[in-house]
Amino acid sequence: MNTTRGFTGRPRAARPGLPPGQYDAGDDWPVLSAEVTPDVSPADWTFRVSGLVAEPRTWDWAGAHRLPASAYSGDIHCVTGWSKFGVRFGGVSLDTFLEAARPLPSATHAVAYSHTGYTANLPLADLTGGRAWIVREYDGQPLAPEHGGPARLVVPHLYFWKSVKWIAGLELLDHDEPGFWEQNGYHARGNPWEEQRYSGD
Ligand SMILES: Nc1nc2c(c(=O)[nH]1)N[C@H]1C(S)=C(S)[C@@H](COP(=O)(O)O)O[C@H]1N2
Ligand SMILES: [Mo]
Repeated sequence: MNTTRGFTGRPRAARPGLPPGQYDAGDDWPVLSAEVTPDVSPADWTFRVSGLVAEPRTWDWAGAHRLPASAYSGDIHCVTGWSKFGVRFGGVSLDTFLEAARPLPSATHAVAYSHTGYTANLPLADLTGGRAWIVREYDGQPLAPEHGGPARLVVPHLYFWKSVKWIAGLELLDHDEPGFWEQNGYHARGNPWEEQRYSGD
């Protein structure tokens, strides 16, 4: 007889909404940074959209606050395995910034870059259609510096390494150009529902 306590012989039902291979981090929100948390004050913060756009634009903190506010409520998924359910981020939809800068028809990808130099590449299609935000609030409070405050990118339908903290800008390109983790073996797109963790997945 198998006396292993608690062993029922079948896998525990995964929580609905949990992508394959992920676990629910509960109330924890781990900090994952390749760099030391920089001291970027709102007064120093700028966000630029450049590259293959009709009108390169730079917004400062006040300028970004003049844009219509938009929120994300939902889940986030880190490639190291944790997922966090029901987070609330407040900021501005990336569509609003892109509509102002007007991507050229040749623009297919973007490199998102941080005030620290960290980068991540994304297909432009993953940054439009109400699926990406520049956020400055978490749970109604200013975003903490270790989580990318004063403002970060959030692209919740992709693994969270794409959500660049201390976001400084987007450069639009006509090709895919690997970012920091993508140059180190991670997947170009990073869709958690297809477990696109590493290049070749
Ligand atoms: N600038 C910058 N952005 C970053 C990272 C980083 O190291 N530097 N790490 C990425 C990774 S791997 C994850 S999982 C999330 C972590 O965000 P958090 O520390 O707020 O949980 O930020 C992403 N954005
Ligand atoms: Mo991550």
